[in-house]
Amino acid sequence: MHHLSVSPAVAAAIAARQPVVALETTLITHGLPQPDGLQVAAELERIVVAHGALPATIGILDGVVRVGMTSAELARLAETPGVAKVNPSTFAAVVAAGGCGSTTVAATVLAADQAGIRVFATGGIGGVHRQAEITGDVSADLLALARHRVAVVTAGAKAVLDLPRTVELLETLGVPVLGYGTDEFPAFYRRTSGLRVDRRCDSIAEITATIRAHFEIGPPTGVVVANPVPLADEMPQDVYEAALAAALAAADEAGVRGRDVTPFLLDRMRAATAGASVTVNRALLISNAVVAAEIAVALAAT
Ligand code: PSU
Ligand code: MN
Repeated sequence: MHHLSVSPAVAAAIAARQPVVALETTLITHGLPQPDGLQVAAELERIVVAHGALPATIGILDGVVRVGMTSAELARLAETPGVAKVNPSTFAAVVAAGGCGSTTVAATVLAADQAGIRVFATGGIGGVHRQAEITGDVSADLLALARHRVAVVTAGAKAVLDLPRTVELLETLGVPVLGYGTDEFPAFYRRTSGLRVDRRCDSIAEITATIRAHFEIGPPTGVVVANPVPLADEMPQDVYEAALAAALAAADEAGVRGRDVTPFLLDRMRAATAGASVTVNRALLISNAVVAAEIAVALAAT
């Protein structure tokens, strides 16, 4: 297993059943501009520590999947120009070539599961893209959720997606969707989408009990913990609608396809909101890291 390297601190915490939270690196390198990405990465780690858990940021350096990266390693990844965005289908290629890459939700969940980490925080999971009936573009994040027993804390799914079909597919795959303090599946930049969750949970204890029940008697899948962006940080509806329309039109015009779609749309949202979307993204990431740490602590306590 020399392709997977768990840092000594993370390995010790897992062995001692102490709370650990996995964090991904694609949002750092592809989802946010630099230096915001690197700053947010460090901030997320601090937040997890402040809430009693150990962060395990996951990425690939020199052909080794690192579970628990140092700040120097994170900086190296963020400063590698054109670093690969790695999903489960390209994992082996990057590792075998001795390359570097940042891991998507799908690839991070895969590595977390292999390392024995059960809680993971991201910003927003990928899902079924708009016009997927034409492009066939469905994020590998959904399949990874269907394959790995990891609880994923997310501010819903990115609003650039087809949210009804994303929720529908999660149901098909047997992945429960819990709403933290909400009845509605959140839409990343916004708290609501009009779509229902499988269970509303108003406390960490309720979330943890549901995750535990699922891991015990449910299918061998992950769990989505949908945590809406804090009210004070939500993007105003008019700003959101105009920016989303501009971003989708730009993607259409540029003919962007495949794994470039999500980074392109996030970047167009940034341009269309004069940077406000990055502030919202950062706020929801921090909120998700807090909730993930609290869940990890509660899961470890019993
Ligand atoms: N959350 C964010 N920003 C991001 C992502 C999540 O706040 O950039 C990344 C995740 O790594 C996720 C990816 O896996 O976007 C989805 O890409 P795709 O749609 O190509 O599967
Ligand atoms: Mn895709």
